[in-house]
Amino acid sequence: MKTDHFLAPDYYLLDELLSEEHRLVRDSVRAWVKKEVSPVIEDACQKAVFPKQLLKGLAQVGAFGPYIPAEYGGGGLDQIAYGLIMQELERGDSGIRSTASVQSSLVMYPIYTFGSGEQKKKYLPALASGEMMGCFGLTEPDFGSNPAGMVTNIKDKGDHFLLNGAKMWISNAPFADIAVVWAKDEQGDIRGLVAERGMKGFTTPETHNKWSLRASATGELVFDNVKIPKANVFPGVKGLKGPLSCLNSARYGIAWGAIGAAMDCYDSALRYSKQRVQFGKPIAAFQLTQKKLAEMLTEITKAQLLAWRLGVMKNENKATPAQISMAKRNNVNMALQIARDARQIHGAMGITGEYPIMRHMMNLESVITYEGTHDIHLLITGMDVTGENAFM
Ligand code: TGC
Ligand code: FAD
Repeated sequence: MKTDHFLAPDYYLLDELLSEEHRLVRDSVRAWVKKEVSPVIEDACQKAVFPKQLLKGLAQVGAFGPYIPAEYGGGGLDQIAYGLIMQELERGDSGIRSTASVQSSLVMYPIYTFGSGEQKKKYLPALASGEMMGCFGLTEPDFGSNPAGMVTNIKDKGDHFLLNGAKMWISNAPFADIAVVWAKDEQGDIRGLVAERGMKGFTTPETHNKWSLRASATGELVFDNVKIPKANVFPGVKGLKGPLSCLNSARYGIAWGAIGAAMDCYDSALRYSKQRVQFGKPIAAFQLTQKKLAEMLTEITKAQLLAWRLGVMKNENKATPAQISMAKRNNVNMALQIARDARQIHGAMGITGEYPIMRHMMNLESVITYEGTHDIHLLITGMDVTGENAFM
């Protein structure tokens, strides 16, 4: 079994900006990833299976609902702690971070923010303990970047709604116990509801043949006249701002998570460059290798500062959706470029499962697409700075 030698870069002494609690949380998740994720992740990806045995541990390290109040089973932590958890999980694998960010930001967050008292009591503690797993259905086959066009719908039948439609590309769908689903009501308003596995007419076919996020289970949500009790509909929100506010939280987590993947690639490339000898010296001695490594560390450091500052603003309820878009876009792109350069430093070895590089690189191709594509986030920033809406 391979040993995980990961050492996190901290060139600008960012640890000094963290509280003792932040460091404690970060270090415990880092240790858990080394012990439980690193030994199994390569094999899980090669075989394209979700390592379900990690769910219990994810719950134990507090990865499910870190910022949800303790009275609902959450960690009661702040946004920086949440970000650090996402960073460490994605250092292990983007798919593992995906599972945790969906559960926390796309399932627990909407139930906590928009749900009734009964919904919170029924679902949140079970989701925090990992006894219940959730998924989030927004994207449809014909509506990805433009979720406002969704055709999944609910019709009022007196004591229940009838749900029809289909969602696609849904992380955790194949094994989730519940799905937070966004659908249009008869007035055309987007409503959020909880569909439960076992409801008649609700199926979750798995999506196969992915080259990316292979250790994450992806599937569809298919609704064929599913009876949804009225008690399962969120009373607290109507309109696209409902699902988009969940995305703010998940995108924020991804801005941190991507740093984890980048750090892993950089760390592996640095170690490899000192060991690999060509032309009689370590490849680390060549200027072109140094350029790659120096630029990687510069970009990681800038991304760390962006994420940390965004976390501070999020703790103060000051972070805007456009600021979150900027960080998600920059940090995921940064990680993808670093993965590509790290792959070059590893030469042919970089394409093998001996090193984590190719796995991170392929995963990041999903991360740069989901939660808003690279270009959609650019247009969100563009709209924010110009006041002109390029989506209309
Ligand atoms: P627009 O007319 O601009 O806005 C509609 C309403 O929403 C409000 N709003 C927001 N509210 C909260 N947070 C945000 N980020 C918001 N952005 C907009 C807005 O104020 C308005 O409110 P109101 O009260 O006036 O009704 O909407 P639009 O239809 O023009 O769309 C804008 C656009 C393109 C930016 C948006 O649709 C978008 O972000 N598209 C990208 C879709 C996306 O990110 N999908 C992600 C699916 S989930 C996923 O990928 C999970 S991956 C999970 C994993 O494995 O980690
Ligand atoms: P499209 O919207 O068809 O975009 C295709 C291309 O056109 C992109 O390059 C895009 O940037 C560009 N484009 C679109 N509109 C514009 C425009 N106005 N201007 C310029 N360019 C534009 N969704 C969920 O709801 N829940 C999940 O759990 C979930 N998990 C996912 C897991 C994986 C592995 C993947 C790959 C996706 C997941 N998604 C999930 C879906 C994801 O959010 C969408 O793939 C994403 O929003 C993009 O939608 P699309 O794939 O339909 O691309």
